[in-house]
Amino acid sequence: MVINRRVLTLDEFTLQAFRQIPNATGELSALLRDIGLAAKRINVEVNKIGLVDLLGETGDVNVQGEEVKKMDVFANNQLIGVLKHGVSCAGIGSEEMDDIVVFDDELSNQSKYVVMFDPLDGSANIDTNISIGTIFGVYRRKSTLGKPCDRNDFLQPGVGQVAAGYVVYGSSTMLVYATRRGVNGFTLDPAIGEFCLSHPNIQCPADGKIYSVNHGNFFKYEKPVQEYITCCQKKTEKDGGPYTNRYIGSMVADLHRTLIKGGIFMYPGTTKKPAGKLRLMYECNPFAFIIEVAGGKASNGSQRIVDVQPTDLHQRVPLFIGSKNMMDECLSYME
Ligand code: AHM
Repeated sequence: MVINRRVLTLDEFTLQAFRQIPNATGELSALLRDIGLAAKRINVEVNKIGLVDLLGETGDVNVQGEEVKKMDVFANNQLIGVLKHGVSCAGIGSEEMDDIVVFDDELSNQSKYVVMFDPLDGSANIDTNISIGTIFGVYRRKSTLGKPCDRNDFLQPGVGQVAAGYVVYGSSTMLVYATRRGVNGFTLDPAIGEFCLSHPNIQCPADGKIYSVNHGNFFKYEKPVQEYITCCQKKTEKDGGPYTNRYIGSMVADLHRTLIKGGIFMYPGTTKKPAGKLRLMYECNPFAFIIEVAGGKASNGSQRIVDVQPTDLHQRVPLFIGSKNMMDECLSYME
């Protein structure tokens, strides 16, 4: 087989990107390559999940009070492993873990980044072969280089992210990441085990025709949300419709579609759970960063997601995210 040299691998792309930035140290490029490595390992296990005994529940309950699937634990360990042994990460926060993990060793204390991640989002879908994913956000630490990182490095608003991304384990496996310079997508070529640049400079279309929300909760949503959903249902050709509803119930899959095709995704609060279900630090901030770099918008209904000041590592937040013009219309109902 002759390798197509017009195709850039993730490693080549991150290296090229770093060379364009004066005074860059290459730490971020190395970190993204580390995450790519963990993603490949997770992908191998996700692919053979029907065959091996990793399928099923460990029986433990995570900090969110949910049953932990074995693959969640595997994915969490892979990410911690690569980031701890890499040279760019001083510590991590994970949706699966109660508290942050500080990599307190000589090399890690010199690293300028911390990473927040959801190792395997949508894991309730594992048993039924629905796409699932890994989500991550990278922050520059505030604490002094040379010392261990601390909690304040993690409790930063999402606007402080220097990079964010996700991996979707689906019909093909893709890694998409954003820096302020743009959003780029890489598809895993299983023949050579490399993520290859397949979606350069992704832009989220300003308009879309898909709205994505859990209709089962309709009567639990606040009135403005119900009214906006009803507006989506009533759209005709005259006002940019008709819209169609698509809801996979796996955030990475729903938002990957929203990013590429345009549309709006919502996980609003309900009367009983006003903050909704999704976590600010591990799920909403990374996607908000990505979609904003791609030209879209993300809000909790009254504020940009990336401006929310976190007070707790595991806090939840209502989420409205997607194409700019659809978001503007949605937010006009929230006002
Ligand atoms: P998880 O943390 O258990 O994986 O749950 C997060 C998932 C998201 O991927 C998805 O958007 C949402 O839960 C779906 O929730 P619901 O079934 O309430 O619609």
